[in-house]
Amino acid sequence: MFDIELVHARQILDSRGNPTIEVEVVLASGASGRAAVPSGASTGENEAVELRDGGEAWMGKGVGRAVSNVIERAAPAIEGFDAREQEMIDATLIELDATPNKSELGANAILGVSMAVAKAAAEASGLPLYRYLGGSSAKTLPVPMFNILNGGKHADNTVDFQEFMIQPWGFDEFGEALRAGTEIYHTLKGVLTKRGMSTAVGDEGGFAPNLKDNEDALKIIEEAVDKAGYSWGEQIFVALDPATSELWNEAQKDGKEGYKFFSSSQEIYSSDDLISLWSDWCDKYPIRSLEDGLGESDWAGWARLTERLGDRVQIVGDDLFVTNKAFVERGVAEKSANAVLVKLNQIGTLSETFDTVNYAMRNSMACVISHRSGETEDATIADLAVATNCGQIKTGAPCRSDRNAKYNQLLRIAEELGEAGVYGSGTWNR
Ligand code: 2PG
Ligand code: MG
Repeated sequence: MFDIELVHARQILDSRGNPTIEVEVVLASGASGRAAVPSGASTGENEAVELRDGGEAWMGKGVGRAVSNVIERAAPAIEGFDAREQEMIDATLIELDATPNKSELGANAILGVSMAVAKAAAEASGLPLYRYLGGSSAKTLPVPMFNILNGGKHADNTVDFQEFMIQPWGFDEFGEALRAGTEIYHTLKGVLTKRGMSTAVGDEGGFAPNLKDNEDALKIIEEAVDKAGYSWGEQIFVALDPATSELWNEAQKDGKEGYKFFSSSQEIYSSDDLISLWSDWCDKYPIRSLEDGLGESDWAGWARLTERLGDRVQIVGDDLFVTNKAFVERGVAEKSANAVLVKLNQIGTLSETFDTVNYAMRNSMACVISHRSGETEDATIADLAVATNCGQIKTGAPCRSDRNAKYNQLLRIAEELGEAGVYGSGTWNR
């Protein structure tokens, strides 16, 4: 009944209009699973490899090779396997690939199969995905990080930092938190319009206005929160992802060491300049989470940042850890951060993602399940967030169907869990 009978793949389009891979797995019972793989823009250098075709068609971004790798190589290797044997199936794909970064088959090809297998097994078991993956204890509805103001590589504006997010910790239910985030999002649109600013949106649905400086983003968001009738620092907190590896790379292009801001007169910031900036902002604004506050190779700086702010702010490693347990182990040993951003496609299989999350949580690191800037209607991460009970999800503004697919799935799960559901019991819900 659970035997894998067919594995098929095709190229589809993601939210940015770039090709990505979708995989379908059909079991002997007729149950099936379909999964689509997301794609990042501000990618960490140690991420597993996203295989693309190059050449002229699709601006070089076609995934024809990844599709053939699924059909011609992965499918024959796992057909006949029991779909519930997720670890064995993932291990088989990893072995078939035989590279440290999944560059042979492509992490996009492997992840598509890994997710579709789980979905098919869940369906055949008659269980929703979060229950199948998380077992009987899966019940935590995550606190969202709503990315309502975008900059950096996700937008064409003057804001250096990639994501200014709000986190509605001060609510009892997911639905209420979603309502608050959405009302603030719409109110922010009004605030920007009133100031004569653009309300065009970036890749993750957040607004991308040209601001006078980076801090202005926080002031404008505070105004929107107030105007929407929510309390800043009690119900609504701030989460930042300045994605500073990108600023580091910009400085490197000029042959310099440090972080280059486009909008600032001070040309290059050192790690300690940035740490002071974050510390100053944390004194002035209710910032509860700071992701990639330093670049991915600045390990010494991360330890200083965590020492300085780690007792009051969630210090999240995204590019630093790339959802890879080996990097998280280093982070635990060096006290580099106190939280891990979790992106399935950075590592490439469901099993390895669970290994990383379990290791992180056992070592008192919070986990935030995350989307990528290029997304699809696939909502696996919503189920994954509930399955892991990690308590937080980052999946963009409450705008654009690729983002709302995840929020809508969480609404369905919340309804299904009813009284058994818990909202926001993550590490940082104090
Ligand atoms: C990030 C992500 C998602 P990207 O930096 O956290 O918001 O962006 O997918 O472009 O890496
Ligand atoms: Mg990030």
